[in-house]
Amino acid sequence: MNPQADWDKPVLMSSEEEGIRYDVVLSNDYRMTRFATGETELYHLDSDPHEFTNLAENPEYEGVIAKLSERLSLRQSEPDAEGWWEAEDLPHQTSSDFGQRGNFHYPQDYSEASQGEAVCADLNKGAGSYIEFAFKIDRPGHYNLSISLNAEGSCTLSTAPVVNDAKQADAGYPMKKLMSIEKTQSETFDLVSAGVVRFDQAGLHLLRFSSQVPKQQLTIDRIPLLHRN
Ligand SMILES: [Ca+2]
Repeated sequence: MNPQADWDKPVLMSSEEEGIRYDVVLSNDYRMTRFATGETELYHLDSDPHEFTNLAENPEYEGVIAKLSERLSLRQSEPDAEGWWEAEDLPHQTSSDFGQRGNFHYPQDYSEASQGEAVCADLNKGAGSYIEFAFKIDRPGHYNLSISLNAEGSCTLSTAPVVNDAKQADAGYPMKKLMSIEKTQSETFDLVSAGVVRFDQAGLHLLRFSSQVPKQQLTIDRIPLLHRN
């Protein structure tokens, strides 16, 4: 009799470290960690108990990752038929959790928001304090990008493909600047256009809003990202 037979089902643990949410899925053979930004780590427990070799980039393990991913609570959401993503459905994080540098975020109900909900980010340290969202694009190309948001102060919008690199969470990590967003005028949400943006590759990307003022609340309702045919 296999003593581990009743432990066949992978287990899920969720946690947060320095403001970054992550899931750990543990099966008999593997430990997989998925961060809210999309980074994945996969280790084979028997042959690599000290977890030196991250197998997540190895195409041979795509099947294992797909299987373990069924257990994740951090699901990658999909846009609606017209290419609109709800901010509250996208994985997101602030540059550091509350208590360390003062930046934090939370979902909030708004009757004026799409689906009645938006993501509030209280950014408290000026440039370098940010909230970012991870989204997946299916094909490279040119996209029309807009954001429905409320900004109390100016911020910078930038993007980068998600890479398996912890440094990507740093404020100094190189990203492509898309636009400056000024303080919005409306009491609720303004639709701000970043124009046409080119994404060179398919896959997960970050959209980062960095505050340019020492303190502001940024509220993001949804993000339309429409492929130009
Ligand atoms: Ca919304």
